[in-house]
Formats: sequence, structure tokens, C-alpha cells
Amino acid sequence: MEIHSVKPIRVWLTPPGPNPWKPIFLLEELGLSYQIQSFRFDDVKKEPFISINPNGRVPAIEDPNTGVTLWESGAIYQYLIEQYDTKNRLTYDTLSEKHRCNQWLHFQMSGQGPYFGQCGWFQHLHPEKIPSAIERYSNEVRRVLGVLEGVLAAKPAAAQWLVGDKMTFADMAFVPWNGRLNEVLMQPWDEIWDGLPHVRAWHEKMVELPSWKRSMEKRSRLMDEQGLQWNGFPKGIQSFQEYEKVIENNAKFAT
Ligand SMILES: N[C@@H](CCC(=O)N[C@@H](CS)C(=O)NCC(=O)O)C(=O)O
Repeated sequence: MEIHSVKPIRVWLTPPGPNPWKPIFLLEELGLSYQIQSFRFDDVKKEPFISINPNGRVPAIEDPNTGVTLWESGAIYQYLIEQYDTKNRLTYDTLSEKHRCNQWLHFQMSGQGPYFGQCGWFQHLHPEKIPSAIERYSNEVRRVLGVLEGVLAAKPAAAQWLVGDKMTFADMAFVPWNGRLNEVLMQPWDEIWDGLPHVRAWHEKMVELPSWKRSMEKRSRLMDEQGLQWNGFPKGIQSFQEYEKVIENNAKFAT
């Protein structure tokens, strides 16, 4: 692991969602020094964060080494790789490979993130249950996973990575959302991986990395600090139904 003597990069995040753990995973894997600015999800559209990211979504970074402030996790990935992966450990400098890493990052940002996010929303958080919306987004999640399965299966056994024969930032970008598939699809893991043996092996290789484990330990600690369980429920709440009741009661109390 390369250790860079740089001033800590500040990462603004709210712990529950998957997106903030994308840059943390990369920062850990690159061995970069960083400092987490953790805050509550309810404050994502308020000051001081809204001045950092006018779109009010996490993550965002501030790099005191360069003066760069960035939001959108894909842009943050490209920045960290270009600026700090100087030996191309997690990327390539050859024309085709370099652009194919970017292609997969764009697919993750436009195909995986939004569809998985919308699927989770209609499964759990939307006030009405709309079966056609749940079906559409579940099918899209399955379709995205199917694309990944086909591509990984076609690679030689020793090189089952999206680009070339090593893990790149493009592979890493998929981990946080894939790690939430059981919540997104509301299915047990064995059913989720059914028909996706190559995606499963690829995902499981990455979640075994010390950099991912350290990221998830940090998440647990920060969730705990905010009184939240691993799935985002406040401590003591067992189900979505129970959580919905608490939200309803709090709303009554507030009016
Ligand atoms: N495309 C953005 C998505 C970021 C995003 O949606 N983050 C969620 C947390 S995982 C968020 O901040 N949501 C706030 C909201 O929905 O108001 C990225 O990749 O950075």
C-alpha cells in the first residue's frame, strides 16, 4: 500500500447510505490520510453542508493539499485516482483500458446507483406500495447485475475484473450498492446471487479486502454515534412498519 504524506482529505458524509462509503473505500485502498465530517441525514439539505454541495447529497470532499472541493462520487473517484494513484495501481494509463475504467464508472453512476436507489425507495420508503414501480426497478436491478455477470463470465478465470487483469477503481465503485442488495431487493443473499456466480465471486473478493472492512468498521462506529443500527433504523426499532409508526408519531408531535 502506498502511503502519501499529505494533509488529511476531509470527507463529508452521513453514515447510513451506500454512496459515502465509495470514496472511503478508495481512500483506504490508496492509503491516503482523511478525516470524516459525519453529520445527520436530516441535515443534508442545510448549512453548512449545502454550501459545500448545493445539491445536498453526500459524499463531498475538500482536499487541503490542492484546494479542490468536489461532490458526486464518480467525480471524486476520478480526482483521487488522477491525483494520488500515481503508480496506476488501481487504474491503467493505456488508452483503451483507461477509458473503459471510466466507462464502467459512468455505468455504475447512471445504471447501478440510481436504479438500486429507486428500487430501495419504492420497496421501503415510498408512502404507497406501487407494485408496478417495484417491479420495474427490481427488473432494472436484475438487468444491471446481468450485464455485469455476462462481462465477468467472459473473462479468463484469473482475470475476472471489469477491465484488464486487476482490480481497478471501476470494480470498487460497485461494492457499496451491491452490498445493500438484500435491502434493495428484499431477498436473502442466496436468492440474490442465484444465476450470478461471477458477480458473487467478484463482490465477495472485494468485501474481503482490509480496506473495505476498515470502511465498514468506521460506518458501524459512526452509525452507533448517531443511535442507528446497521440498516439505518434507530436503535430499538425492529421493522419498517415500526419505524413508519415512529415517523408518523413524531410528525404529529411536531405539528
Ligand atoms: N450521484 C450522487 C448520489 C449521492 C446520493 O444520493 N447520496 C445520498 C446518500 S447515500 C444522499 O445524500 N441523499 C440525500 C437526499 O436524498 O436528500 C453520488 O454518487 O455522489
